[in-house]
Amino acid sequence: MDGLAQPNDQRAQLEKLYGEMAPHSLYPLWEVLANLVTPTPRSAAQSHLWRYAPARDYLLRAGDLISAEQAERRVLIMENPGLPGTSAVVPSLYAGLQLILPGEVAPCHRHTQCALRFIMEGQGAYTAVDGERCYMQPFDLVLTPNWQWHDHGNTTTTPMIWLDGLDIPTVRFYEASFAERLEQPSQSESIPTGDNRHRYGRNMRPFRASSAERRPAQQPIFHYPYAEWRESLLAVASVDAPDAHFGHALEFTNPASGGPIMPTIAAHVRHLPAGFTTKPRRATDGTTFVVVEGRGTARVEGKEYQLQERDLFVVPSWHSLELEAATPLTLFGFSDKAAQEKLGLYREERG
Ligand code: GTQ
Repeated sequence: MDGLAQPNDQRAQLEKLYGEMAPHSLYPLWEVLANLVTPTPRSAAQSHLWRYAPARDYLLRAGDLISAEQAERRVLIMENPGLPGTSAVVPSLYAGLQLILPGEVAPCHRHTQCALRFIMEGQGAYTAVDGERCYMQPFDLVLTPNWQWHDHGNTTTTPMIWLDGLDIPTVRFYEASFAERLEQPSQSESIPTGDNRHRYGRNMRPFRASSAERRPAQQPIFHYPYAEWRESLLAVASVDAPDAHFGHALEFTNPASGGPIMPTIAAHVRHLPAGFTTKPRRATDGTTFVVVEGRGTARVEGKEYQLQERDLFVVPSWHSLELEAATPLTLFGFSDKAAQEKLGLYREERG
C-alpha cells in the first residue's frame, strides 16, 4: 500500500483497527493523549463548603443509631461532589467527621493509612497511639502515623467530634492497604500521657536514643496542641506584615525530619488580620480547610463561600483561592503537598 489512507477511509480503517485491538486490551494513545498529559492540572474535584452545624446534626443522629464500637469508626465521610463514589475529598486524600460519645470506645486497630485528627468540639476525650493517650482539646492536631496502634475513648460527659484526614485514596492507588484489629477494644496504657512531647517536643531528644526510643524515630511527635500553635501564630502575626497570599502561616513539622508531619500529608495554620484580603494563589495540592476562628469569604475560581467558625471547605488542585477576612480569621488546612514534593510534582502560582 502507498502512504496513508485517505481521510474518510482512514477513520473507518482506524475504527476497524480499534475494534479488533480492544479485545486484546490494546488502545490507541493518540485518541486520548491530550486528556492524559494535560498542559495544566484538570481536577475532577470541585470546591465545596460543608457547614458545621448541619453536619454535626447528622453525625449526632448517627450517634443515636449506631455505637462507635459497632461502627468501628463512626464517621461521616466528606466526599467531594466531583468525585462521587470515591470517599475522597480530593483525589489523593480522605476527610471525615468522627463522633465519639461519652463512655464509648472506638476499638483499637492499625493500618498502613496515616491519619490526622483536628478537633472540632468536646473536651478531653482521648486518642491512644502506640501505648500513649493524648487528651484532646478543640483545635488540637493529633496524628496517627502509618501502622501505629490507635483507639479512641471518651471518658468525659460530652460528645467529642473531630475532623479525620487520611491518605486512604493514596494507599488505595498504590494498592498497599493493610489493617488489623487488636483483640481487646483498648490497648493498654504503657506510656504516660505527654511523653512524646516531653522527649521530642522541646527541641531535645533522648540522649541514649536506643534504650529510650519508645516511638518510631522517624515519627516521634503526635500531639500539636492548639494552645501552642495559636500562641505562635499570633506572636508571628504581631511581628510580621501579612504575606500577600497567605496572611500569616505556619506549617506543622515532624521534628525528626524538619519536613511535613507525615510522608503523605502536610498541614498548616494561617491567620488573616480583620479586613485583610489575600491575592489569588493556586497550587497543585488540593487543600481541605477548617475555619478555626472568625468570619470571612473564600473565593475559589469565581465561586464565593461565606465562612463561619467550624465550617469546612475544600479547594481542589490548581483552583485559585482568595481569602477575605471580615474579622480576624484563622484556618487550619491539610493537603498532599508532602507527597507531591517528594515526587517532584508540587507547583504553585501566585497571582
Ligand atoms: O480513626 O482510625 O475516618 O481507620 C477512617 C478510617 C478514621 C480511625 C476514619 C479510620 C479512622
